[in-house]
Amino acid sequence: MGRSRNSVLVLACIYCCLLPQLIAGEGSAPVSDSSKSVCQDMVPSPKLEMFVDKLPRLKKIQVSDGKQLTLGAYKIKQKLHRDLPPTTLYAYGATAQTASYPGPTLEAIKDRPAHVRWENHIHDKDHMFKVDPTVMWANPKQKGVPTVTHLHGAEVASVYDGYPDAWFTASGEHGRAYTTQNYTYPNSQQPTMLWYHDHTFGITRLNILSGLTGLYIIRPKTKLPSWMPHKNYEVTLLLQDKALYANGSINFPTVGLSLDNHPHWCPEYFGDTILVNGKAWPFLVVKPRKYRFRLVNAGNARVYELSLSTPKTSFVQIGTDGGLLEHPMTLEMITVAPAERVDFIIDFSLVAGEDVILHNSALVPYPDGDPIFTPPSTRSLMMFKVKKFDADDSPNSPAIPQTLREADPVVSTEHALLRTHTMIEMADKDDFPTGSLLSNLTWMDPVTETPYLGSTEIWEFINLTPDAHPMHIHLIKFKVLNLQPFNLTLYEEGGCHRFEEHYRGPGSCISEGSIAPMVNHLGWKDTVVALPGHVTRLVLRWTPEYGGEFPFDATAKPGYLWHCHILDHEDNDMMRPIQVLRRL
Ligand SMILES: *[C@@H]1O[C@H](CO)[C@@H](O)[C@H](O)[C@H]1NC(C)=O
Ligand SMILES: *[C@@H]1O[C@H](CO)[C@@H](O)[C@H](O)[C@H]1NC(C)=O
Ligand SMILES: *[C@@H]1O[C@H](CO)[C@@H](O)[C@H](O)[C@H]1NC(C)=O
Ligand SMILES: *[C@@H]1O[C@H](CO)[C@@H](O)[C@H](O)[C@H]1NC(C)=O
Ligand SMILES: [Cu+2]
Repeated sequence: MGRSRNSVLVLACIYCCLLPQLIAGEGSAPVSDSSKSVCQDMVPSPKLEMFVDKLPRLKKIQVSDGKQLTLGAYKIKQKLHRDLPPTTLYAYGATAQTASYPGPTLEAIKDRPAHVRWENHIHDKDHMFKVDPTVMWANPKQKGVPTVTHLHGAEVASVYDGYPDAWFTASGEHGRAYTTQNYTYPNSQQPTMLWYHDHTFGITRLNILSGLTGLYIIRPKTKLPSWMPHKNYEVTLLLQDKALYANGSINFPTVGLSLDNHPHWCPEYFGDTILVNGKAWPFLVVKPRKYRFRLVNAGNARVYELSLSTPKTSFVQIGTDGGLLEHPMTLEMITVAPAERVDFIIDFSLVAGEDVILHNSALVPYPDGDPIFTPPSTRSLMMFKVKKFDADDSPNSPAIPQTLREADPVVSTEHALLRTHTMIEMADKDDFPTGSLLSNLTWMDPVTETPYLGSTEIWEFINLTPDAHPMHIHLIKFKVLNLQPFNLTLYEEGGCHRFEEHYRGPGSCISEGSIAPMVNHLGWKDTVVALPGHVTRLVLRWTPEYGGEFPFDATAKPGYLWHCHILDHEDNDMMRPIQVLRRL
């Protein structure tokens, strides 16, 4: 969105292997007036002074103690900046008094299960944001604000996965896939940072933006290596962009773009106020030593390219969605799309006594962008105020080793099933987006992804839209195999329709060989950025990361799902079910 759309593309579903056939529909007049893409009752947020609030350190709750923790969704008020009145939010907490945005950080220990009872105490009859009834959603008959919580990245039984149709309201109404609110997380996967958030059918974008999100850390049973900064030197960062009114309320669009189709739905929500742990542009006082940061992008649609305001120090990325990387990477820039996590170390001993700003240079919609969505306020996220050396300081942590964990097993793809998925954006006669689809199917269409438990598959995402889509698959972690550019222009002109990796004959859209995964594709992933004009290929195993069996029945109902993690896309209608099957 936000750029000219050349044609309305309607494509055949090319689910699974062999000679995909794609059919391009009729073109329509391109629209290049970028003001037409401002789809929010979009007044700029109030100008607020940056770096005046302390970065909130999130409250922690231990969850591997065998007891059941109850976490409810509540309506709360919380100050998002020194100079703003309190903002009304929906937020998680153990009680109404302690509910906060973000919610408490849940801390688990590997292989020790956590029992969490999720409740809904939001008594509003109507959502605080405008629900678009033309976008299919939970739509409870007795009204209310439905919620259901997904632990993103968790290896968990599907009854506890926060299935979109397992929603429930404060008055006790619930969706067709609801069975229980008492969830068990086995924590059997590799130690890493997950995040929990609402996943209700058709209003996930509204519920997460309203504040229903928090962090979840699975810690190793063994002592951390000495090079790993921990305790006070480990800092979690939850990024979320919001648009705000001067009275503190969140500005969410009430007027859509394609009014005849979706009077309220907007293709992508971009806020001009950047919140970190619930404060707009906060600061953190740090000692001149190494710190570990564990960051998630919890925004609706905004991608960040993080950098530091000084060349004297840089990021050393040590982990991603699924835990530690095999080898650390020293980076000047880290790209993080919605739902992705990055684990990195900054050595502030190189900048003692200085102020260092965490900058963002990404253009959004990513990657080409439209300047109206990246005003100067989105270019800075937070500030580190680095103290001078003090004789009392404990010594800096030792050097980061070149190998962080054992190498991954080599997985043979010889017998892997290939599943080919197109991503298309539909538009109205004026070229305004009306929704996006995966393989031309909606959430309500019958399940087509039915992998066998224990099997290996290759998935390809053929991105035929102008934007990047961060694709998320529930239950498993995957590896990016490669990506391969194709000629989107030729495709849009109807000059080609085939995307096989090695085929270059008539009808092929492929213009060059496949290339290695990008830096932000490395390691165990559960969310991957699929760039426009590229085929992105993944290797998936329907097993835990290192093989073996899940400690639960992954073939049970209601099953899992895969979707775009741009929340506005996921809701309309870029989300599909998965049903894992047992091989007979
Ligand atoms: C895509 O799906 C729509 C709605 O089901 C259908 O009308 C259209 O024919 C499909 N397009 C192709 C190419 O299969
Ligand atoms: C869920 O947990 C609550 C609170 O501990 C308990 O009262 C209830 O019986 C549990 N429900 C089920 C189905 O286990
Ligand atoms: C805050 O201001 C906006 C814009 O003027 C208005 O629509 C909204 O009702 C106000 N909210 C409250 C709680 O006053
Ligand atoms: C892509 O296709 C267009 C339209 O046919 C053509 O003009 C262009 O040269 C092609 N680009 C590449 C890189 O092959
Ligand atoms: Cu998307």
